[in-house]
Amino acid sequence: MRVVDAFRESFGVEPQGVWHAPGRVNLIGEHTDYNDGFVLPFAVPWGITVAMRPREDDVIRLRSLQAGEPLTIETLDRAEGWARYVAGVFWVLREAGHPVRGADLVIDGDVPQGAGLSSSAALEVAVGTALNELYGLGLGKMEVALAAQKAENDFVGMPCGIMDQAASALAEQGKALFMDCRSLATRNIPFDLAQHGLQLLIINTGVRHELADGQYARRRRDCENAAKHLGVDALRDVTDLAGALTELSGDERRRTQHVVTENHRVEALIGLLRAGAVREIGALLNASHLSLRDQFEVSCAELDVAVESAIRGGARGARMTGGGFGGSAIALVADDRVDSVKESVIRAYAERGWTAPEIYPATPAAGARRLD
Ligand code: GAF
Repeated sequence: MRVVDAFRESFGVEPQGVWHAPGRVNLIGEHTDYNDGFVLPFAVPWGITVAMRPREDDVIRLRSLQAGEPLTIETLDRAEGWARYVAGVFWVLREAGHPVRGADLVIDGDVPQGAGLSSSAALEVAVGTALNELYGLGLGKMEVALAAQKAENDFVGMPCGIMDQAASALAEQGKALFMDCRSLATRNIPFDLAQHGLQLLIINTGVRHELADGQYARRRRDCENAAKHLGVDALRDVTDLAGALTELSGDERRRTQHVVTENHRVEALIGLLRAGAVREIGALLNASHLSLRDQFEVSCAELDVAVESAIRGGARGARMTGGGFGGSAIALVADDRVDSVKESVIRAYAERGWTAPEIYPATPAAGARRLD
């Protein structure tokens, strides 16, 4: 493994172990996690691999095969850029009183650039899983995911929900991960597309619009304000949508409409999966996209064109996936329509003078695990 070779070369000893944590795509349930709602992501076959060896002091020596010079972190607060995702996990575990000291580590990642497939969550979960084992912390997978989320919230400063870290930690091969983000109950649901003659294509727009983080925090605030207005703990608790909409206006009204209907779409999609009607889930994907575009307002021209041209090319359904403002769309496509969907999307991008998106199938991969 090249991460082991690089470790040996950098530190002159063998790593004590090698761990991998995957990125994710979200099938449905977007911007519902921080509203105590439902999500249905699955892990992708790409992620972060980390080779690690604990140290007897508190120093972290860090090398990434994708990013320039090796780094030495003596004070966690001083970590910068991507190294903050690593330092954040050490910080959370130490703050929680775990006996975590320093470590030498080498990181190797193969999550496609700009795809919005949660390489940051994969990095946090890979480091958390490694530290959990190396220091014998005895944490369960969900506890590792929660520590990773806390690192991102309180150390990196991105107010994300739990979906990405949970998917990376708990996913199983061939299955999607249904999660109730209030109770944190999870269920791995078989999601075998090949058996139904289907593929799930990722259409990587390669763009990430600025303001994405600021807009994310604003959406979260809109939802919290709407819940406050309605006198509920979270938008998850809205049962009478029509009644709620008469009480709200503007952004809060639109955000509520999205979150409440999106939770229902997750449940409906699970119902179809249980019935073995995978080919029928497309309409829910389409409805989710329209709601994210018009009510939650987190799409962008590149995502809309990807979704519309995929459907024109014969996709059974398509939607943006993840936080929005760039990243990837997903399209559910019958095997015999894959070429025409790809052609349609590539043509639509060319007509606008945009760089062709990368398009590749994703199958549900396993969650975080030790490789060596
Ligand atoms: C980002 C966040 F990190 C997730 O927690 C989730 O809110 C998602 O956007 C939107 O569904 O990936």
